[in-house]
Amino acid sequence: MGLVHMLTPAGINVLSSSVPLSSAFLTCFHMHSLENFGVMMALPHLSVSELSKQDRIVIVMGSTGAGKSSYIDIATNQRGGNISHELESHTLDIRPVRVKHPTKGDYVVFVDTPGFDGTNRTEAQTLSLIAEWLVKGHKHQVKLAGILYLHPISLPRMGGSALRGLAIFSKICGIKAMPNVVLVTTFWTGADEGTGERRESELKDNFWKEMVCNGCRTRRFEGNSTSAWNIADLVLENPPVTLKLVDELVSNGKQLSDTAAGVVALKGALFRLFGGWLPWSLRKH
Ligand SMILES: Nc1nc2c(ncn2[C@@H]2O[C@H](COP(=O)(O)OP(=O)(O)OP(=O)(O)O)[C@@H](O)[C@H]2O)c(=O)[nH]1
Ligand SMILES: [Mg+2]
Repeated sequence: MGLVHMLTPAGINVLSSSVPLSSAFLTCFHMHSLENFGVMMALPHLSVSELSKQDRIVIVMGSTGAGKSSYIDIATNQRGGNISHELESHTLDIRPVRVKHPTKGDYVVFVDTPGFDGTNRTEAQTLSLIAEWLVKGHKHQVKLAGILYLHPISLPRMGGSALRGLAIFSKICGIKAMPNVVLVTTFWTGADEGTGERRESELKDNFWKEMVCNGCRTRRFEGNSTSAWNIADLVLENPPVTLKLVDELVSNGKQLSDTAAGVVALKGALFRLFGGWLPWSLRKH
């Protein structure tokens, strides 16, 4: 009756806490039948306490609708169960799912996150949610392999929310973690190649320049499993990393509002409140 772990042929680890063995077997049988028709059940979202020291964690961040859940669903063969086609933000909480690495066989946990520019949450609220999860994970000694930051190449402008999201993200990571970061462009399917390439160059030469100079990589997500794993492997090959935000909160005992990421999120909130009247001293840094 206790915790039941099952491994499907696709290497998906299914955890069920209260399923009697017989029904777990039936579920497994049912899953195999569905898999034969090319349908994979949605994976359970794990709590921090369900993560183990063997898991290597890949966090997926980016603005709302950037394709974070799509990337994870493709990497984990979930067939779109976590994706939304609505205009409203979809992923509202932190959602870790565990899979077996397709070639190396060890366990990888992809962590889906809400975008900072979500429909119904402020940047500060989203940052607080992510910070809480990161600190819990750090205390539970999980190994963070790295973070992927998704950016839709279809976006024609780097507007205020896109810029702030990127700034908060870079402050969460800090310079030391940059080798464990990949900036990933999405929405290449159906995109005009020339326009996409121009935007990609502009991102690298301007908005992403500092992060790239500090060692982060950039890749295109081509919308298939091989591409998803090639990107994840870039960070999985590196030693695990501790993020600047976690250092600030745990080692330096800072309040979230005093951390580098917290300052950017608060500045965004003040800017929206006071608009162009934000005092000059606050605009400068
Ligand atoms: N054309 C195209 N559509 C995509 C791509 N990635 C995602 N989409 C579509 O964009 C929409 C949003 O995708 P999601 O994966 O739910 O985006 P998300 O980043 O998880 O969004 P939130 O959960 O709201 O933060 C869905 O309709 C997807 O089918 C892509 O690479 N190309
Ligand atoms: Mg999502």
